[in-house]
Amino acid sequence: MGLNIVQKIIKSHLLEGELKAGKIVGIKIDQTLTQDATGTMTYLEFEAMDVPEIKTELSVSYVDHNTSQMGFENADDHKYLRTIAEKYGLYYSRAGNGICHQVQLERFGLPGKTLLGSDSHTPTGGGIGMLAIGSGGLDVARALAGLPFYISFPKVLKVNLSGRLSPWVTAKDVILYILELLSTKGNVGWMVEYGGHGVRTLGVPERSTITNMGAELGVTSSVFPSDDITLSFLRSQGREEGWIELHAADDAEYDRIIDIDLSILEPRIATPHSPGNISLVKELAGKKVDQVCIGSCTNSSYKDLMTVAQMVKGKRLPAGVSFVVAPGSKQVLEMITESGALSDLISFGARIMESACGFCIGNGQAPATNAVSVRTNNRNFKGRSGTQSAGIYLASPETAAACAITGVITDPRDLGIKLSEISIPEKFKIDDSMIIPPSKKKDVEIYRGPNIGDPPSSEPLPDSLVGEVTLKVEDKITTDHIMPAGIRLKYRSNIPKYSEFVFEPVDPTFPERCLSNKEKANIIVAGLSYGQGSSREHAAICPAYLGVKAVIAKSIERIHWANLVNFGIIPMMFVDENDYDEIEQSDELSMKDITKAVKCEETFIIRNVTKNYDFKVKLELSKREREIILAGGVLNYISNSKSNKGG
Ligand code: MIC
Ligand code: SF4
Repeated sequence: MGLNIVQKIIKSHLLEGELKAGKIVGIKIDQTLTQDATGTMTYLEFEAMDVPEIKTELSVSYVDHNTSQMGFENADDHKYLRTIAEKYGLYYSRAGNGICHQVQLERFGLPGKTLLGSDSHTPTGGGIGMLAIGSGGLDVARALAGLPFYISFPKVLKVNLSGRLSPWVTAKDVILYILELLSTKGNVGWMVEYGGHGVRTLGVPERSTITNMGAELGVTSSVFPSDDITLSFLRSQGREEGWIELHAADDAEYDRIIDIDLSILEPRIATPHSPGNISLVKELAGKKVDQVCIGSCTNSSYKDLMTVAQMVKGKRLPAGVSFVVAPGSKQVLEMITESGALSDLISFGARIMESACGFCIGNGQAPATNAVSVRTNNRNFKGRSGTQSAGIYLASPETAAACAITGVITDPRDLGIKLSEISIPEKFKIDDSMIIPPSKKKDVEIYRGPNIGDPPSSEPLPDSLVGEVTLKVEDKITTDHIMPAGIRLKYRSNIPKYSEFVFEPVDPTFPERCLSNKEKANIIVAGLSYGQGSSREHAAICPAYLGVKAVIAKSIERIHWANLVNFGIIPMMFVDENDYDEIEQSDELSMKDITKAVKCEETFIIRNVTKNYDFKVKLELSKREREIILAGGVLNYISNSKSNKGG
């Protein structure tokens, strides 16, 4: 039997383990990326590992999230990141150069390579045929140190594309349709591979829109083949020498196959407050819109913005609508400027934002109270926009532009606009002057502003734990609920300060309650898919700082699971989901001999002391994860292994 693309890439990077579903494999990471909001902690952790220089083929530190600079914190963090890049041999993409995933695609990504990024949308690189995976910062720090990245060998879903998209139906509608089919939960442990004749009708930016939002499915990665379309994309970026052809073997096998005929798809839209709530745009047509935002790593490519500009050209923005455009990169911005499209957007009434994440992470452009905002990004979690009462709808740039033109939700097919084909230039404008290449200097002094603190230290797991359910939450709690971004983002490098905001949107008294709970460990009880969304490891570091020792949930998402383990919090799952209903906030739980169980047991019995009954949880941990938890987290685990080797 031949291999599929996922298996081919894993096989060629295999350092440990076997290619068998569910088994843990350790793979070599070729490239890494970080962004500033997760990057400072990543490099603080890397520094704590005491490795003189990075061991990857190529690593890039981007500044794109925290660019608002309200106060000194962001600028200090950027300076820290620049000096780190200089000292350890990374590329440094300065603020203004663009969103990490867009720039990585344009300037660095290569088919057949592995990329690990401290951002959940790292799989954007799958559009170019890389195996690109998002993780917490600590895992990126380990990859920088040349250590393997561990995943369970994935089950692979093939999405077989046939036909061609109809006019006004886009790659965004493809992934929204897949989200409708598969939802945002229950896909942990899977990777998605695209194939079939329909692949040939999609360019690299379209493919990347699809792999980008694979993150919302909760799959580990999504990947397209590398073909002559990939080659011409790389050629247009002056990087064709890095191209390789990559296809699944004809007899490759998959764990599941779904067929999608592109020609029957229609424009879709995700409604508040989950990217998995999908409707047809036509079903919502006529609903008043207050704001339209175009941008983010999902949909801010040259083609996206040229299309929008063509649609709005010569028209005027209706009163009552705010129209925000954030081009994905400096390259995109320069090219739409030179083509005249930027001035069409401005004449229409666009507010042009920096090439950065901006509105997507709630960094500005918070909508009005109860507003309807149609956006081209990938997440519409409640409150993420900065306005709790706003309803965020996710759609293609074409649908979003149609809404901006009319002021109501509009299916772009109904506008009667005749779009002329956007010709993709043979050569894109290449100017890497905003990327500082690795330096050879050794005596660089790292800049540390007052906002930068060390990663918190932790203790090994005690033999037994007495804990309290400090918080009980529902299904689909995202890392945005646990650790809000937006106006709190600037505290990412300051754990004691950022910890004041853990669970702020859910229960702002949580941090105080945790800290006053001196006698007992804090325990979080949750429903399905706990920790969806962002890779931010702060959603584990800050709770750990507040004394959280375990999360007991119906299920936990992959990246968050790894982050919990990395910071010494035990991820546990109910054996019987009815026990979730029984347990209440403030219950006292006794975990006798927990260390013994974490060492080798698959299940563990917890006593609910308050209610006087026992219940069983699963400890689905690999050997390595068990050792990390026992040590109290990865940093302790690494220093223990070093001193064991030394002595
Ligand atoms: C996001 O889209 O939620 C973010 C902000 O890019 C995060 C990373 C972060 O929280 O810094 C992600 O996707 O991992
Ligand atoms: Fe930035 Fe939004 Fe993309 Fe996250 S999803 S990397 S915040 S643009």
